Amino acid sequence: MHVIATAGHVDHGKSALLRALTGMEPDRWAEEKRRGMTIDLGYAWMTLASGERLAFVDVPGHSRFVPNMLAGVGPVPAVLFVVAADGGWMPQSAEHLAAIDALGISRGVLVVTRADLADPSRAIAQAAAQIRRSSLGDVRAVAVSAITGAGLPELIGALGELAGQLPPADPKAPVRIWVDRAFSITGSGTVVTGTLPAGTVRRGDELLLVPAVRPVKVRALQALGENATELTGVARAALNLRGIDRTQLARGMALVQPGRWRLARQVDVRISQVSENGPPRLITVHVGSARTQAKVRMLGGAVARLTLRDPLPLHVADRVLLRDPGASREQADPDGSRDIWPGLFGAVVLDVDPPPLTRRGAATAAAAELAAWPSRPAAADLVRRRGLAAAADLTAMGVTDQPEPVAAGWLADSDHWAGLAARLGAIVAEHAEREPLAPGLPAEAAREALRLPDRRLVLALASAAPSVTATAGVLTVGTRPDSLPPALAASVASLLADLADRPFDAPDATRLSELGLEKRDLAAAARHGALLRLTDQIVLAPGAGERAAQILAGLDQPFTAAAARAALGSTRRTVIPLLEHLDRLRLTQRLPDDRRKIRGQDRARF
Ligand SMILES: Nc1nc2c(ncn2[C@@H]2O[C@H](COP(=O)(O)OP(=O)(O)O)[C@@H](O)[C@H]2O)c(=O)[nH]1
Ligand SMILES: [Mg+2]
Repeated sequence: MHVIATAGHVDHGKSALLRALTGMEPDRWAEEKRRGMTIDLGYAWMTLASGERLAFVDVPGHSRFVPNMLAGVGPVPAVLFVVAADGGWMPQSAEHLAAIDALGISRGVLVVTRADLADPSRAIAQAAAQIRRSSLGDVRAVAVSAITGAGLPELIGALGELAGQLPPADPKAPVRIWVDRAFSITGSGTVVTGTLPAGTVRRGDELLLVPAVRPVKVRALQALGENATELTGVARAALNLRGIDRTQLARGMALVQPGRWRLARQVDVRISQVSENGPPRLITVHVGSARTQAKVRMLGGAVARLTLRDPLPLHVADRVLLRDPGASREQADPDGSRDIWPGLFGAVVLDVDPPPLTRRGAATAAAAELAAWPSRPAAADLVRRRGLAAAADLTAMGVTDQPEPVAAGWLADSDHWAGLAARLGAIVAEHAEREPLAPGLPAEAAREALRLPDRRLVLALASAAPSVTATAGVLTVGTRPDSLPPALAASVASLLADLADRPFDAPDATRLSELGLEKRDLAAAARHGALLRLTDQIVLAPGAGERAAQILAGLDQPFTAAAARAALGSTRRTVIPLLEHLDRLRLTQRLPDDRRKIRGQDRARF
């Protein structure tokens, strides 16, 4: 099944066209029949020769009933755009097209009706030129008469073609049915109808009615007047509900699949066309069949934060329509020389649970970040913004392409995660120093210190931090330096005293044996960071490499080993391994002619 909404100026023949196509009466209310005018949404359907069924939502064309029109078009993927041959392009043609464009609807057919009353070619040319500039683009145009039936076979062909072009909906998508009607039937109880754009609803399913967040049970299902045990989107659905009274239901509420949605109170959006003045501070938000008020805070560029008066079940990538309730129709531009209908804006939802903007400059930073996001934000975008996110929260935001979790149920941005791992290493090391007799830092204490929401994150972080080991809920640093034996420490101290005067002249073998320092003593001292060991027997004070590089940076570049030896007051025996050590540290670069130069960018390290 496909669902198509009508659009177009009042009295241009939308309802008559559906009557002629389907044999059904879309104007349901007595008042509509008496006044010959659609006020509320109407419904009709037909079956194509292919067996494909088309359901139509008929909308009112009068400017007074624009909210009803938006409730009809909001959840629908395609439109039947109606223009009368004898009327031509009119203000509500333009307003409806602006709404379609703002909602990003991309499929449709242009129908020029009342073709028995006037030559349709002018209206076709006029309308096609307007429609081409909208999200609908180039659409097929058909001239019909609902009275004589002329053009109807061609229109049915065009509808078949349109149905073939509509992308199939995902039967596993999370269910959200915007309620467009609610009534009670004696004997069956409460019934709601709405468009099911995607996903599957089965008899017996439990859904949540929002914004009340009240569970309801699907007692029975119907589509186009026929009973069904399950319905898969796209469909027009009538749901017989258990556990709720008709008086607790209204258009604009929604039935959603538990766990797959969150009720958003604040959303960050990108507005697709911002006029010179931008949107007003208070705006009407339309999404699906819902309508509410929102405070608008422009964050920068086209990015805005909306604070909704009533919470709405929204996903990222949802399209919403913003309407300035105060925009005067006199500003309207029926000739379409401007691109947008005054006071109508389309917006795409980027975040349904945005972090508060408390820091100075947070709004500007958020705008800069969100401006670069795609219209269908990916898990990586939302996780980067948060650093850390619960997988279930992202699912409820409508993000299913989730990367590998860092711990059960948790996703992390890799930079943020690496930063946390480093902080964990520091916290554990600091604790070990402060409390040398403690067995280590309890994981719970680390969780509190890092303000992490889940202990499992601490354990996952411990395995990401190379120096930290977690054993039985206690964290320790892997390499904990114990002090050198006192005799060795005394010898090393004497050695360092020698080096204080001539820091780049390594003590010779005689001096080393005098102090009783064997190769393995030197190795142990170097392991503890007490000495810098250039070769088995050549040692300097810790940090001698960096100090040497500082001095060598003052030489003419590149420099020879002899020049380095002179500048450092070193010896041939020491300077060669010292320079090789600097090469390894990438403080110097050795050139093919054996001269060296200090690496430019690395000087910043000093
Ligand atoms: N002659 C003629 N009249 C039509 C045609 N389509 C609609 N009408 C008439 O135009 C008027 C408005 O039609 P309606 O379907 O209510 O317009 P809507 O407001 O767009 O739904 C009604 O009086 C219809 O009978 C048509 O193709 N030919
Ligand atoms: Mg009508």
